[in-house]
Amino acid sequence: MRSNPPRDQRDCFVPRNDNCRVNLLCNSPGFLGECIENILRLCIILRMSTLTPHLRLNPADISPLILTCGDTARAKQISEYLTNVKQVGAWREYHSFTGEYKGLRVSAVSHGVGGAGAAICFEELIRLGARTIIRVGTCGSYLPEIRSGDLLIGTGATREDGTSNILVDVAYPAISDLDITNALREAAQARGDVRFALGVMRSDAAFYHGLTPNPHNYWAEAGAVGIEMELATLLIIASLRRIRAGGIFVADGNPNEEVTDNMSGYDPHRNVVEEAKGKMIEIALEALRKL
Ligand code: R1X
Repeated sequence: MRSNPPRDQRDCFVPRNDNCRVNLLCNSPGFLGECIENILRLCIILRMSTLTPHLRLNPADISPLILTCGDTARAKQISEYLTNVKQVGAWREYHSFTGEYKGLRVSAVSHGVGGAGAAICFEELIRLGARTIIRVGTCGSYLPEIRSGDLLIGTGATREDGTSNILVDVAYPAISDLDITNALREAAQARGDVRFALGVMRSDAAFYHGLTPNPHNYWAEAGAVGIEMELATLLIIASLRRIRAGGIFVADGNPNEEVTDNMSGYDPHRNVVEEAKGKMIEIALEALRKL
């Protein structure tokens, strides 16, 4: 008959965060320790079975009100504006925080660069109960009057994001929720210390274009106000899933002026851009309070 291996030789197949707790309890002596171990394992199995595969979150981990951004560091930055805040996930490019802003429960979740990865984030957030998602991103400006450190609010997006076309025909428009757009505009206006404009963003799948020229002038002439990579993906998923979404962006360059076709001259790390990110976060959080 095969006997149980000694306690310290057993494998504990548990999520990383729970490892220490389990090892501690696994080492409790006797029958009580055995019972605790089994109950704990059951809890972990039940918890694992409800976690989403990529964000690895439970519905209880997040608020229906979400600020989302590409950069994991910006998700952390948003969390610094929250009280009672907790990091609830950190897997791949998806770092998630939940806390309170002036009494309102809010989550900040990073989605990484590009539509395909971001789509996974948005889908899982919606499955977890997200009902309002505002992207707080960076972009290139197509407007001569919107310079680095100024803001753009996206009323919609062109659909070259490379992902939303897989989800629904490109004839379907990517449009921001009207209430979110108005709330962002009001919150930006109320500050009086930011220059901003509203309009259609261009969502482009490729940051570095290869042999194909990047048609910045074409889209600027068509009236697009700025270029980024994920807004269209968000707006299309939000429409298909019947939730509301919108976006606000700090301009970190102007592709028709400072930045060349191969993106040399692009420097998103200047102080003027960093300072504006804080203002954008405050505007987005105030917008959530208005909704
Ligand atoms: O949306 C764009 C992408 O996530 C904005 O910044 C990144 C590329 O540098």
